Amino acid sequence: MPRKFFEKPTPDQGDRVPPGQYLAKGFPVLSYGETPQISTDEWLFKVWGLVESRSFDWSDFMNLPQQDFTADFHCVTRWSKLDVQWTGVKVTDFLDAINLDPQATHILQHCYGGYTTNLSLADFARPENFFAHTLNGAPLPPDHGGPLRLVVPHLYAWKSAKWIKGIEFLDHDQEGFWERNGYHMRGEPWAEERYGGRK
Ligand SMILES: Nc1nc2c(c(=O)[nH]1)N[C@H]1C(S)=C(S)[C@@H](COP(=O)(O)O)O[C@H]1N2
Ligand SMILES: [Mo]
Repeated sequence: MPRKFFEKPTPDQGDRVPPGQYLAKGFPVLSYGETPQISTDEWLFKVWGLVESRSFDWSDFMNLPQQDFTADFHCVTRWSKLDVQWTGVKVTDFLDAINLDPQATHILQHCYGGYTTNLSLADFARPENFFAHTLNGAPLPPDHGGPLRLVVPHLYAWKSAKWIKGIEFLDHDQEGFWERNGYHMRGEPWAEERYGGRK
């Protein structure tokens, strides 16, 4: 690995870097395709499927409880970044604001630009997950997923949709973009669930 892009973990960081991962310098951008440019005025977020359908405009979302978060970030292409600082809305607070159908077991995240990725409801509803609109105290830059992205720290970062515009609630697991292309349905970095689709 070229030293320019990676650094060695300090002893206290070592046990936070999953197997096969390296610490990135800076915060790399990893996007498939163009970065959509969405203003908060036109931004709209919808929930549908096994849930009472509802849309949130930007002010609806900003009226949900807001919090600061510190989270580690692991990309399946082998870079990790520890202690990223974000501000946004806890997934559990968001779930309190919608009416889920008890049949829902999985979600598919839908994004401006067409990207999709799946999660089980259990992986989505974890207390450490959040929607982020602020990175290091500044509005989340479009390249990193602004106006709003999901962050799911316990899974590889392809499960953390940038430019998220909606969530579909399902009673089964459905592949998203990378899952259809051979990536793992769950993507847990400590188990190196990199590839494997439905395996
Ligand atoms: N909409 C969308 N979300 C996405 C991606 C993408 O291409 N499109 N890439 C994923 C991948 S593979 C990673 S590693 C992270 C990268 O986030 P970053 O660019 O902020 O580092 O976003 C994830 N979310
Ligand atoms: Mo990634």
